[in-house]
Amino acid sequence: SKHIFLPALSLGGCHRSKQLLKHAVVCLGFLCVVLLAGNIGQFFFCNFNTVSTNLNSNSFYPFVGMLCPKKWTKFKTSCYFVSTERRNWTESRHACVDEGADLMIIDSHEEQVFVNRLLHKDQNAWIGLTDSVEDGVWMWLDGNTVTTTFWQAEQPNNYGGNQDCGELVQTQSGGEWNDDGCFSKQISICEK
Ligand SMILES: [Ca+2]
Ligand SMILES: [Ca+2]
Ligand SMILES: [Ca+2]
Repeated sequence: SKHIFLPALSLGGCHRSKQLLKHAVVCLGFLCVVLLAGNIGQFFFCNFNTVSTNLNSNSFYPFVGMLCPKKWTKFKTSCYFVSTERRNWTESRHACVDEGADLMIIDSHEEQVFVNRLLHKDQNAWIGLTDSVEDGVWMWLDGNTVTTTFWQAEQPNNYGGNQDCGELVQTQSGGEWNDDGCFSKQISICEK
């Protein structure tokens, strides 16, 4: 019986190792699928993050159906809020940041014309424009240099050597800019 038993045992061992190999192959295959899924997931996550970073810079509400919060007005991909409270430029900025926004950046004449309509006649409001880093070099809060400008005649004049913050002045023609003292308390326009 020993004679019959041994080959049977070795046959069983061979069968077991074949099964082990089969399991190993299945496991490897499964690992590959998991890794691939991980890679695909990472790809989408990274791309999504890039998109949301881009959105954060200036537009939180890019989709037509996306409504702005209460008291905010939508134009294209952004929401705007005109404060009623008067604050200096820095305080105004903080108030915007507290709402997940920042002082508005004017990217186009169209955008300015729209926001100009939110202001009362001759009203002036802080926007995200400053030359506090280097006098005379006007920058937007997102770090972009100012290319298209809508300065009032003879502005920016850095009056008294102390005007480093930009404001939008409501006009019938769609608004103009002036540089004013950053300490001046006035209303502001947030954008998100
Ligand atoms: Ca903008
Ligand atoms: Ca200045
Ligand atoms: Ca001025």
